[in-house]
Amino acid sequence: MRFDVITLFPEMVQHAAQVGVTGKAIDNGIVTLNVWNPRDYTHDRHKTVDDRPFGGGQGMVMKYQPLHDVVCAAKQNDSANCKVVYLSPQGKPLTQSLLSEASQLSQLILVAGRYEGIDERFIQRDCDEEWSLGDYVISGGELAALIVIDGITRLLPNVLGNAQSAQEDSHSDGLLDYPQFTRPELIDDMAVPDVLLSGNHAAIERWRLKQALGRTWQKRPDLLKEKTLSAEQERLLAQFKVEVD
Ligand code: 9WO
Repeated sequence: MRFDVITLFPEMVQHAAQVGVTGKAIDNGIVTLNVWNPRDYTHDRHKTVDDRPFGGGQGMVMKYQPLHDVVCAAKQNDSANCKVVYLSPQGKPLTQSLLSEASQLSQLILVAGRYEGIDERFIQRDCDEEWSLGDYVISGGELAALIVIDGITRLLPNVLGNAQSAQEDSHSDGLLDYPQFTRPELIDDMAVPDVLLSGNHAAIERWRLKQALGRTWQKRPDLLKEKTLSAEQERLLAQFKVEVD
């Protein structure tokens, strides 16, 4: 899969993507990352990428022309299966299923804005979608683009060591993760639950599912409303509720 990021801070994206899972996927050639600076697509002496907003108000807005030209350049080696996405708080909320769909693309062009935003006509004409990480504002789209790249890359075949890990993660089944423990068995008065030391794999799996259901019920009841539970899951959740009482 190919990622292209359009940003006034290409080194920020390039550098951060070298770390960890995304870095390894780039080294292994599973993913290619190109960064593009709209400043390289300006034609004036000062390499102007922003201008004052029509209607007045604080700050600056990114100009249409450099963004349009840089997106055209990123698309040039064009793959049919490509999307252009602008990252902003006005976008569609990002979910695991949106990431999973996007992992089927051959190219994803991510546009990271800065300042107070970008000319609306670029969003209308050049972007296919607008995605949001959540209802908060950060100083630019770069960190959002990196999150999208990370979230998609770990879903690609041969990226995670254990082929199952990405599928077993929190949210892949619409539930929060069960609690994890490692050595030592006892920290002050805090013991690891007995069942995890029992070696009874069926019992461990039931306990983990019960914890995942229970924690989702406690912390994110909105997620449970999206799901239909099996009879077994209903039974485990009922058991969890009795145990917390
Ligand atoms: C800045 C600002 C300053 C004064 C008055 C209004 C203002 N709006 C903004 C603003 O929203 N700036 C954005 C910064 C412009 C586009 C890129 N930026 C951005 C993207 N901030 N937060 C995101 C983002 C992206 C994805 N998911 C969550 C947040």
